[in-house]
Amino acid sequence: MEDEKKTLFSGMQATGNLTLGNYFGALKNWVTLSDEYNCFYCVVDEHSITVRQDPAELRRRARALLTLYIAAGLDPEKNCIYYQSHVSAHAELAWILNCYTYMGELQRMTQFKDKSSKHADNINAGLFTYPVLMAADILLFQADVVPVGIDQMQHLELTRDVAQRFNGIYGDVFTIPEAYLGKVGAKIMSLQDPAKKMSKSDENPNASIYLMDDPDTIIRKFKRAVTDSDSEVRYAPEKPGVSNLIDIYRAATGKSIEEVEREFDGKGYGDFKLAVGESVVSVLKPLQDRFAELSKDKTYIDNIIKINAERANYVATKTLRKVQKKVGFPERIR
Ligand code: ATP
Ligand code: LTN
Repeated sequence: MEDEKKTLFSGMQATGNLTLGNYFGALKNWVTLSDEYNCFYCVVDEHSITVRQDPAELRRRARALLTLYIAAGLDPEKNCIYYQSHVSAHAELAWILNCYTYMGELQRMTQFKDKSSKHADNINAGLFTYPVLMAADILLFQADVVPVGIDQMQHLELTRDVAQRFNGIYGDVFTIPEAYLGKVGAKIMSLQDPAKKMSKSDENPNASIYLMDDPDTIIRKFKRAVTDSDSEVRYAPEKPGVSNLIDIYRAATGKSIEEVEREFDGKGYGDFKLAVGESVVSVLKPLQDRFAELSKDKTYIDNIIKINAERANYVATKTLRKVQKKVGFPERIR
């Protein structure tokens, strides 16, 4: 029964081109978990404008991202796939939660520190309160579980703290969410600098595999990936480049570390890198084909956008009304 399932919420920003990190760290787990939970998958376009966007480009990317969720294997009839900006309760709850979040908490967020140093000319208040909007996203749907990559753990902790604070004052209003981290791929590193996470905002295109890269580009980027001066395919802290490639290979094939080490015992990095590249191509090719096919069907996608926005609005408004009542806003007269 749908109603007996626990609830899952997650989202991605419609900024930049999605990378293999986004896929293995988030999207792939979303698909794995989608049967087990009652799921809401949001395109968080309101989060995107915390950095300056070109309007036409943002609209195009948001639609592409929503289509990609479906292409990756999320059934839009079973999972609620929608745009954040179509559900006004997100912004309304975020305002209320702003009043229950401390400046000191937000000042500690590493994503804020990173992004404000990258966009020093536009350190806006939205960038600062970004995690509060994220908390509102999750809490509106009373989510039990939130699958994200490791970089989002700090935001999830803040969400839990704010929810507990609110519940402490007003009673059990919000479900306290748990993060879900996949076993493999929760932090895919840059191919050019294994000390940094693979990021869609990296200025070096060779550092990331984009989900829409063609097979030749993928193979070429893996060939150029930074490794080390010996030639042993071994998972170890002193071999971060090779370990990252092993992680990618494991995530793409389901093999264990031991199996991978055995498979490439006595072989050089050349063979290994080629195999990693090919395994990634075989994961991404079907996704790309399905994306191209879905993108042609405007009516189908439009219909999903419309129906799911209504579903999301219904659920979100229920929580919002409860919260508004708790904090003391006047009742609506019907
Ligand atoms: P940016 O690098 O531009 O800040 P991003 O690549 O982190 O963006 P988001 O939209 O912020 O993209 O993240 C979407 C999801 O992908 C989040 O759950 C995040 O934790 C996950 N994710 C992002 N990068 C990685 C990575 N390198 N490894 C694993 N998961 C990742
Ligand atoms: N902050 C996240 C995106 C995001 C999100 C969410 C993830 C916004 N709202 C709610 C999970 C749940 C990011 O930058 N990856």
